[in-house]
Amino acid sequence: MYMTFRWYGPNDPISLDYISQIPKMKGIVSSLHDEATGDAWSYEKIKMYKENIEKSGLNFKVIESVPVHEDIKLGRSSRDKYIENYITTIKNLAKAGLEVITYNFMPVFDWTRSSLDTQHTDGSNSLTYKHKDVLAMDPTSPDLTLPAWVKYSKEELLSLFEAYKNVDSEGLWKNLEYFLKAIVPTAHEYGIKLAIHPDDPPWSIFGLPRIIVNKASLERVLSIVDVPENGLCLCTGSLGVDPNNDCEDIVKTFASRKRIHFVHARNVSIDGNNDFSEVKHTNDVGAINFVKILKAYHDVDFDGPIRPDHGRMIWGETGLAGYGLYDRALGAMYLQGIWDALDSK
Ligand code: DNO
Repeated sequence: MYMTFRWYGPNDPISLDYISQIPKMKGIVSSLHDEATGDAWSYEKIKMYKENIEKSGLNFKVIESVPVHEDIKLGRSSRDKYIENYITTIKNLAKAGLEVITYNFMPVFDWTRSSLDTQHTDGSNSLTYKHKDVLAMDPTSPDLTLPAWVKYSKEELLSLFEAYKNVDSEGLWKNLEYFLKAIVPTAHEYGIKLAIHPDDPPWSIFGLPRIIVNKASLERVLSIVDVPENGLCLCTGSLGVDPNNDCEDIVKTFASRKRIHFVHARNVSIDGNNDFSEVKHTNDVGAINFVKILKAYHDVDFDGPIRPDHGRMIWGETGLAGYGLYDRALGAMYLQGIWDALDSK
């Protein structure tokens, strides 16, 4: 395994230098954040971005994410144009030396929380999810704004909600199947690994379908096109909030088959009634035991990228919710320490 850190580009308040000072940090995970969803990324732009990152001494092999245009998820006739662009992007990323592309297939919203800064008694704060609060939210209401939702205007949101009335879970699966059958052959040919991120949280919200929610759905994604490049971004924090998901078993199953191309390491406490809170990475709290999870990776000689996922805000830090420096750096050290101990056995 090698350690990576997510960086949001030149506007990220955390500099590449700071990240490279974290012991044993090897790589950056990032994206061309100024590209409009659906556009093809040019080789020159990718190359420049990569060279700039690599000046810090860190490698840049993992893209998170190349977002999937809503027309693809909706199965609209315009999807073919966006799929063509996606294929061009895959080729250009491969040509520039990138190895892994992370993406998700969640309708409209990516990760969703009811609060981005729940205060804890020790003075830290973190992202939390209260199911009742989310049920009470109307994402199309002009009064509601949450940072993860800024992608669409209220008008666009209304029309997307209207369009998704015709797409149920099976419809979304069909559209994912169409997408993967179109893009995976290129990924296979160019040797670039696709890593689908599970839905976060792994259940339907706002009446929109969510399908990448458990072991069976991960199995189904892989079977759509059964080649090594069609793989997973295994996020324990997303899957682990559902007590029915046994993350250790999921890791054992897919890591041994070499289909996990990227690891997101986040710990969560399950608070009942579908509520959950994001917590420190250590195994004295939360539902995820990284000693056991990392052992499952170590047992099969996992050599791919891992990153500490969302951290709390500690020591008075402010910044991008979930993406501060301090707690993620502590997480990286904890994970690396476990790995080194496993290595030395
Ligand atoms: C949350 C992240 C996700 C992830 C996308 C992948 O912090 O794990 O936003 O990047 O779902 O496409």
